[in-house]
Amino acid sequence: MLYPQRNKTREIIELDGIWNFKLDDGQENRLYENPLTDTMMMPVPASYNDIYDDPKIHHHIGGAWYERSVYLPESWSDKRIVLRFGAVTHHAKVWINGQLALEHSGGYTPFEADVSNFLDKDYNNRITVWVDNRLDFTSVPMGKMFQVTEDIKWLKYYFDFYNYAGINRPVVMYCTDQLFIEDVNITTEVEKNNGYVDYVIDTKASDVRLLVKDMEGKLVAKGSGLKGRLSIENVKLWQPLNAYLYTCVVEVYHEEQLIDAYEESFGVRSVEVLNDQFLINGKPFYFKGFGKHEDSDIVGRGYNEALNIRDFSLLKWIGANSFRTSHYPYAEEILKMADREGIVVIGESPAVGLNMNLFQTKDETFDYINLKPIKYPSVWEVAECQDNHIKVMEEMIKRDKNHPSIVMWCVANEPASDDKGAYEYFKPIVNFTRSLDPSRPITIVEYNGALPMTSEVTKLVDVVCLNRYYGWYLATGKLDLAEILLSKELDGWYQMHKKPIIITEYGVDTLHGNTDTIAKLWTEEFQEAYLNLYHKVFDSKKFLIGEHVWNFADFATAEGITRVDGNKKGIFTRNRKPKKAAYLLKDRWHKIDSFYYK
Ligand code: BDP
Repeated sequence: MLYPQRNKTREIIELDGIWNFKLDDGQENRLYENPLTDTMMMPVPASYNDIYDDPKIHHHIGGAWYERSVYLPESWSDKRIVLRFGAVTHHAKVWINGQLALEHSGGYTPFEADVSNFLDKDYNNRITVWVDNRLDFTSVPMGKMFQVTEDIKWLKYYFDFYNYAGINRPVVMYCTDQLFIEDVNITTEVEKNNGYVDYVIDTKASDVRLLVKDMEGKLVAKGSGLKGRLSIENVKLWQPLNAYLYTCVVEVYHEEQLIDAYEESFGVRSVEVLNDQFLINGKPFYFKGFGKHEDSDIVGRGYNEALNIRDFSLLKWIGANSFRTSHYPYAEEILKMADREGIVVIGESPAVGLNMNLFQTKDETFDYINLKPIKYPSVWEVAECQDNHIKVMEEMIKRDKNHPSIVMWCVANEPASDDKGAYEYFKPIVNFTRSLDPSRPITIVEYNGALPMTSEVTKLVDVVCLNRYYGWYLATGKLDLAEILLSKELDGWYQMHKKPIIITEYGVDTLHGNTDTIAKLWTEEFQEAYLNLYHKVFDSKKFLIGEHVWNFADFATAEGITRVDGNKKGIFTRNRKPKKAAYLLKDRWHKIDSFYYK
């Protein structure tokens, strides 16, 4: 799906700003029929949870209503008009002037539709959005409603970040001609000094012309037709931390008249997993960076431009070259920044927490009313989300395929890969992902409990990605033991599977300012000691090709007895102040080149 663009032929109306808002009364009533009454102000984009001092809004489970209106300019009268949401978490229904125009499930990918027929050109059109934050066993990610009595209910979700909801990303209306460019697909190949650009244009138009321009705006290649191959002589490659972007200008003509145009930027680079190396442009790459979150004060998971640019600045400051979009596809704008800044990205789907056992609490394993224990089933016996998982892989790849920064797809984070049924669940999803994008390697991130001989999914992936917490969740505080366990386990994975390994999470909860002469749990000194130990082990393994610390910054989670105002494993605090360990990483990573470290 193309990102909205303003150019010679396309116009945009931004619909961000203050919308009317109210919580659903639980009846899921027909509030879209008339203008909403008794509303409050709500910023868009933003999560609604932390804007007001009202626990009802913060903890809300269920539907909520948003509303605003829009006038269309005269010039749009014979145009195709599209309404597009960057992301609404998790389900959305959209009415225009009381008529259902759009519906979508999946909280981290965009959706749009031609709404021309719903709009009144002479009228202030009313847009009403119903947002639902509930999850179940069919959704990605999964969740479950627990209803003990009529009034006592809660939403259990099997992931460690706050279930922020609302219109979290920008909303726009844009217009195109009736004959328009639906999609632009670009893949590249490199051979000696030449770059090859293979393109496929989706459009009903027949006269399609392409121009490729370099960063100075100089024409470097020209083509026509719906698909083809262009070559760029003396090509400048997109390199980690040294990005170079070309622009592909696609134009559609009718009787020699320009009727639609779209400019897609792309980089020329190659990616390949060979033996125990991850090659970018033919050279062995070493991942240094973080698992992140889209998370900040007040706006929650809402798109936050200033914060995102600040994060890229900190990534550069600390010497990182990559991050993973844990645990959902991030805003398109963030990927554009990564393309431009040369930051390498592992693009992750929202399939987090297909591993309910990691999150069960006493409440869910004991039926207090009937006084009996509840047996917790294996996730593969209850999950009904395989179709939606495939759908979200498709949405993510269709949205993100042209970003040179994305070098690998991550199909899921920490599933119960060692439970019977994991292979059957993942095989069709991995096959589908490969068929849709054969150009990028695939991974599934393994949880603490999965071992080289018990994981059923390692044979499906190109790179083994492990989240490891020896010294924290296991062998708590015993770093000498942690060193032995980590080292032995890494060797085990490599010996058995002969695939390169990235540690996609390692980290400890650390309270900023909590310091001691003895490196005790939760102190800044313990975070440093833990990282030093892991780095010592990493440096002794040639097949270990990357280190992503968990997490870039402290972030909000559901309340719990192991979480003090959120997860504190950040190297930066939630408002981006460095903990001591930031300097340790800065020192280490600036000495590690992106290429040929191993
Ligand atoms: C891992 C999860 C991550 C959590 C982290 C932790 O992948 O989402 O936040 O552990 O416990 O299991 O800090």
